[in-house]
Amino acid sequence: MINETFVASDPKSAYEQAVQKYGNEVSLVSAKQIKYEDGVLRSEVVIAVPKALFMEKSFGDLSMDNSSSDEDETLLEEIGELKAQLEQMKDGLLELDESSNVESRSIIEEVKTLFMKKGIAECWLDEMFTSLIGTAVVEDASLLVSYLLEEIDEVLKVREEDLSTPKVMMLVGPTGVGKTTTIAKLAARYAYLLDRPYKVALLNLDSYKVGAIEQLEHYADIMQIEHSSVSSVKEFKEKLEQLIDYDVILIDTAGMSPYDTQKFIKTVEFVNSDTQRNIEVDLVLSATVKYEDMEDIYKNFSFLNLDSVIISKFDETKHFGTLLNFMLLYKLPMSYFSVGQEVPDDLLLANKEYLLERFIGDIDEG
Ligand SMILES: Nc1nc2c(ncn2[C@@H]2O[C@H](COP(=O)(O)OP(=O)(O)O)[C@@H](O)[C@H]2O)c(=O)[nH]1
Ligand SMILES: [Mg+2]
Repeated sequence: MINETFVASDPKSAYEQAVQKYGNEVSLVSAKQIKYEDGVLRSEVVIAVPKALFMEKSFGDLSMDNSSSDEDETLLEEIGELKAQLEQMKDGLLELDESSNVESRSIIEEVKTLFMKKGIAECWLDEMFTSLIGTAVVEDASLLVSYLLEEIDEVLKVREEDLSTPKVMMLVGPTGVGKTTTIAKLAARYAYLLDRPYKVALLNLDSYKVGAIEQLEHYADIMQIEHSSVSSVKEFKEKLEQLIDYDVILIDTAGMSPYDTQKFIKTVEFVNSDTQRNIEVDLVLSATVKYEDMEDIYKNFSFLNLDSVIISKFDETKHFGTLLNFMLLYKLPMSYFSVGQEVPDDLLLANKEYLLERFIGDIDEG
């Protein structure tokens, strides 16, 4: 007799498989329930069948040789064993697949939870994971983390500083984010800290915020830089014409709340006013930006056709995920980083490594 194992979800089904194959001649050897590595309980039923029947059902024509010599008997048994071994190996392979799937799913979950906790949006992560399923990357958590960091690095864009042609830069952003301070730093940089002194003028677009003009004026006086304030589009155009031989004109937009539609319309008019020079608009965004505010900020400022993002208050947080998320979603290039209150020292050219290193530091803390 030859033993053969049938596997099914329950013993009855396994036995029925055996009967279907061999008819009622099978005799039951054993039946047991086993929890497989994928966590599923399965029934293994072992039956014994006459060797001739086994040969006929398993090997068809081979059984034509109905010899019953000892040699043949041994051969048959060997074949039966081999077949059983093959079946077992096949099961083993399936189990391996199943369990590695389970494992990679749990690695994905673990890494996803970590990145989401750090502020990266679920939709972006899911998009990444879909393309990775079935690859070796998802079988190792640290490999997966490195992959995601590389993807973030790829998406981040830096806009190089370029003063080869005259420029007009307007800084926009929520109140208190650091626009005036950054303008003072940029003014000092362009006027005094580069390969050659550039001719810089400061322009204030609004005076709604009490003290706003004074603050900019104060910096302008210290640095001995041209400064003026305008409140109408007409005045603005005239001013830009007067400043035509300046290398850089920095425009401050104090007091502009993203929720103040009137002021926004006016600002757009300023930007689109028929000037000889193209006005570059840079959004100042705090590194401490809250996830809930991010979308509003983008909605409220993006119709100014943003050229770049200046990130301020780098020194005030250790968590950069929300900020990175903003960059991943809106894909704006970064131009400068403001890393403290000191004018002009606390200003850096935007630099992906600087941002990623901090994010990695945050990830490493778990
Ligand atoms: N810690 C820190 N404070 C900053 C930074 N940039 C600006 N500030 C401070 O933030 C406050 C508001 O800055 P301000 O330039 O007036 O913002 P504005 O309303 O956008 O013009 C001031 O107290 C600045 O000193 C920065 O990078 N780090
Ligand atoms: Mg200001």
